[in-house]
Amino acid sequence: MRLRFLVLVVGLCGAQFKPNTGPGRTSIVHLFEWRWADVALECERFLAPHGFGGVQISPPNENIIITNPWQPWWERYQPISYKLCSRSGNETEFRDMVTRCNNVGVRIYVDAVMNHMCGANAGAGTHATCGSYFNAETEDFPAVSYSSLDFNDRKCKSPSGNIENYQDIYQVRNCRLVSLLDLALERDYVRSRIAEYMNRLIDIGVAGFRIDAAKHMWPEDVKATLDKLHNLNTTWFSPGSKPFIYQEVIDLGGEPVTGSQYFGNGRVTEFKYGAKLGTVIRKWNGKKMSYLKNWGEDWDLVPSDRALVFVDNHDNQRGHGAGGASILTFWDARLYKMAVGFMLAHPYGFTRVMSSFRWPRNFQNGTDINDWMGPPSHPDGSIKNVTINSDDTCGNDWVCEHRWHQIRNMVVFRNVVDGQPFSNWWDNHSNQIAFGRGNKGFIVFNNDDWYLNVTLQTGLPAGTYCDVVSGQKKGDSCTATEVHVAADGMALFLISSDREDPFIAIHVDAKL
Ligand SMILES: *[C@@H]1O[C@H](CO)[C@@H](O)[C@H](O)[C@H]1NC(C)=O
Ligand SMILES: *[C@@H]1O[C@H](CO)[C@@H](O)[C@H](O)[C@H]1NC(C)=O
Ligand SMILES: *[C@@H]1O[C@H](CO)[C@@H](O)[C@H](O)[C@H]1NC(C)=O
Ligand SMILES: *[C@@H]1O[C@H](CO)[C@@H](O)[C@H](O)[C@H]1NC(C)=O
Ligand SMILES: *[C@@H]1O[C@H](CO)[C@@H](O)[C@H](O)[C@H]1NC(C)=O
Ligand SMILES: CC(=O)N[C@H]1CO[C@H](CO)[C@@H](O)[C@@H]1O
Repeated sequence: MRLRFLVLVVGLCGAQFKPNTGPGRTSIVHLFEWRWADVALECERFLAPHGFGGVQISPPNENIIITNPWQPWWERYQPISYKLCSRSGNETEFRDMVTRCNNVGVRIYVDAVMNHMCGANAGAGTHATCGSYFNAETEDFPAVSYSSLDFNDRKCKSPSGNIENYQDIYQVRNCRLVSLLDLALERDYVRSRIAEYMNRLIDIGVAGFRIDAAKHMWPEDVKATLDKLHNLNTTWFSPGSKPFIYQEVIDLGGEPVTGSQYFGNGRVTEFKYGAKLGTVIRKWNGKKMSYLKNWGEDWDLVPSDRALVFVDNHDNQRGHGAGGASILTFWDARLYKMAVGFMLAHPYGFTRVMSSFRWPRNFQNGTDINDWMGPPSHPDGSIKNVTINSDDTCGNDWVCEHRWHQIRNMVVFRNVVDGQPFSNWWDNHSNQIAFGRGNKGFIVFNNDDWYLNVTLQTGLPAGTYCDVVSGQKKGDSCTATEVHVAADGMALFLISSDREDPFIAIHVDAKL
């Protein structure tokens, strides 16, 4: 009886956990601050042919324009209205992007900012990306429209009106996050305005949403808003498909707000993942890669089918948000590639790859004073195009981690091994580890300071395979290390510790 009830419940609301990616596509990429025109091109020229499932885009709605400091990336997390114009493009360009990406089987996921509007000290005026008037002092946002009735001020009990104490669940959810005007999501009026915005995006063809600052909203208020959402557009999705939902809940433990409180709405962003994996791969506090044998729920992570996972995100790669110094980023490229490789090979969670822009880091007393800097832009504030170099890397200070061949090829690895069990684990009680995914793929890491020379059971059919980390299969040949798997599945692996990328990955689609 109890079991039947459970099955029924899962059947009713299970869809929000499903990413709605096309068949055989198992990862998405966050193209942070990209223009819609460039996202559309990237779907067609790169993401579709390389097996990416979708793109998380920066918030598409109207936001405040901040001039001190000059157009920081975080201004996009300060809504003024739900009109579709932002630094990334206007509504025409947005529709064009969604259509073109969907037409090549790549989905669009919108970063939805529904907890708040702009900062309380933003003044009044039309300094917003669509030029809409607003008055932060009187809490008027006529372009939505919201008035002071629609904000939480009366409910917040902290002296300053801001969140002061993260141990107080009422403050975390009823007060202002860093002075951002906190919407009263208990009001049906507010829920309806937000749902209208999200439904407009769904009708255009988006596949789901990252819910920004979900931790700062009551889960039942988020649920009541999501309950108003349409099913996905049947031009691209099967009838009855619900938007994929993943909620930004920063839960590193030790606070009353937890990720599991939000499972009723969809997945949650698992911030412990990158924080703990970074600590292991950096070998901090005596941590070793051999400890990763039971990686997953045993590490106090949320259940795999409730997790959206990533090595770094746009916040914690610059010291904002959660995770601290252990977070690996493109600035530590060698270790970063190992971490992303591990994430994409391991069955836990739904995976998101980060794609960043470079900024002039400047550490003063341990703090990066340039952590606010927005995307590469022209003097008039317009975002620079993503240019593509002849070697497939990006120009104009776009880092394009997702195009690094090691990461690109591991995205394919994950697609190839999808559904296969975690198998054939090996470790040397130190930082040399290996594991397979059934009979489809196998990966070996050497994060020790000495040579790896070992014969391992791969679980793969006999044959010669091309390592997709040091190169790849091109036609009938391999541009890099070859691995010979014997009839019994055994193969010899040699990885010197000073190799640029001290790991090897092989899969059945890279068999010669
Ligand atoms: C940038 O992209 C736009 C299309 O969005 C194009 O019209 C323009 O020519 C490009 N600019 C440069 C410098 O490539
Ligand atoms: C949207 O932006 C494009 C490119 O800048 C421009 O050509 C077009 O006129 C804009 N459309 C609207 C409705 O503003
Ligand atoms: C779904 O998308 C198609 C193609 O853009 C569009 O014509 C149609 O109106 C959309 N459906 C809804 C319900 O908006
Ligand atoms: C760094 O710390 C020193 C000593 O505490 C202080 O004098 C200086 O102003 C600080 N610099 C910055 C940029 O915060
Ligand atoms: C690997 O180890 C075997 C013995 O176990 C040895 O014969 C061989 O020379 C080693 N290979 C390398 C490249 O060190
Ligand atoms: C503790 C340790 O280092 N164990 C082994 C790690 O792996 C190499 C072979 O790759 C062995 O030689 C070490 O003894």
